[in-house]
Amino acid sequence: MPFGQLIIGSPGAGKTTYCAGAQAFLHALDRPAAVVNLDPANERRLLPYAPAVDINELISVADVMREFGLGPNGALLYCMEYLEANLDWLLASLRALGEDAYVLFDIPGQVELSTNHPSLRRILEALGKDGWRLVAVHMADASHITDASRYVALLLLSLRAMLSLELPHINVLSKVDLLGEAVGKGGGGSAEDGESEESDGWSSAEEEEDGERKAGGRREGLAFNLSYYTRAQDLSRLTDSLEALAAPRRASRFAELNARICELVEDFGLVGFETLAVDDKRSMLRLTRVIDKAGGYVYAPRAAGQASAREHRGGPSNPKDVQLPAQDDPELARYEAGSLAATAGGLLRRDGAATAAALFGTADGDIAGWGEAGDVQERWVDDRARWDAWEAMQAQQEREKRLERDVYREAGKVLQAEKERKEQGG
Ligand SMILES: Nc1nc2c(ncn2[C@@H]2O[C@H](COP(=O)(O)OP(=O)(O)OP(=O)(O)O)[C@@H](O)[C@H]2O)c(=O)[nH]1
Ligand SMILES: [Mg+2]
Repeated sequence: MPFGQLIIGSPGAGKTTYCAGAQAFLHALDRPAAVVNLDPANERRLLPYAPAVDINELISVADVMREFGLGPNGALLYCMEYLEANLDWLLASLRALGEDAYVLFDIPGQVELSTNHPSLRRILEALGKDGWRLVAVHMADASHITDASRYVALLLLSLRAMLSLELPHINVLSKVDLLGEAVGKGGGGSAEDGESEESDGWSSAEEEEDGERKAGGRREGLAFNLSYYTRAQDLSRLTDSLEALAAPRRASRFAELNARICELVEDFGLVGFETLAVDDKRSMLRLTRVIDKAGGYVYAPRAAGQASAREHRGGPSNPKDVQLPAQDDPELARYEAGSLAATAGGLLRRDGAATAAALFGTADGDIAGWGEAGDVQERWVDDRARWDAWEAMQAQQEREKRLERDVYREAGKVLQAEKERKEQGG
């Protein structure tokens, strides 16, 4: 049974980067993963992954623009309609990936594709009929939460996409590693500026009971803790920020509109967010786990007779024998910042499905206490500089240890060779 993730979201939200990162990450966990490029505006030579299927082989935005004199957005919509009209090509290309394929679909950034335009929906229906089990992963730049009105707009967009696509759906605040910078630039915190620490939203007893973490009592930073934005509940607390943002003449009507949107979003009770920093293994592991659960991948039966890469290599097939990737795992080490493209291109594509062991490696176990919004806020917003310094120190120590080990090993070889030489001589 083929499974996949449909990576949607606004332009520049990080979809393509995530596809490359997720493929490298899943391979490092010994799971199958192919990327299918359905964005006809993506130039193949610039892609950070090697696509298993590429819409550019069928049609590209550049060709349509040239041929019909359309602008980039019109050309893109034409391409999606053309893809819909040529579904057989897509289905045949996907079937060739095998019954146990796991695919990351890189989707164009035009949000109307996932909210209004019918082509993507109809393509998804056809994939569903062909046996594909998909999860929609909606990427949104985390900087949206630094401004209350952008956050409300994001809530509405997320809800709209969820209702339109009708797939298991995970909303993701991407690039959380940049959130500290976005906040530092003055994007956030403005609503609380000038208020006393006692009177602002951080320090209420209610939040203490909620188990929410405080941002160290700091006035600068996000207006609310990150967990407030990821849960997307109790949205009426945004009202003050929204009123403060509107021009005085329109303040009440603007606030009213936003209040209604917030009510609507809360009534549906569907919207919530995960967070993602694509170069952070723990972040990727947590998101993978959430997506696996949403799509039921962990329960998927394997096609008879197909063995995974791990089994071919004689690795463990029992979930209990599987360890989460260690810090010094050479495959995961290649997945460090800056090496995504190299990793995606360098790893071989593997045939066959993930073993139960590889699956449970992501489905269960502790991610070193990591993953709740509080941890993410501490790592990337409140204490980023100290965490960066600590991680750099850890990496340095690790390098030194490795070097020491290498030196000892080489010295051992020299001594051994010397000994053998003497023995032969004697
Ligand atoms: N710091 C940081 N940068 C990221 C992350 N994810 C993506 N980026 C950067 O964000 C920019 C846009 O990323 P893309 O992956 O091209 O975004 P996209 O959603 O595919 O964009 P379109 O295809 O144009 O809609 C690139 O410069 C990426 O390097 C992340 O987790 N952290
Ligand atoms: Mg892209």
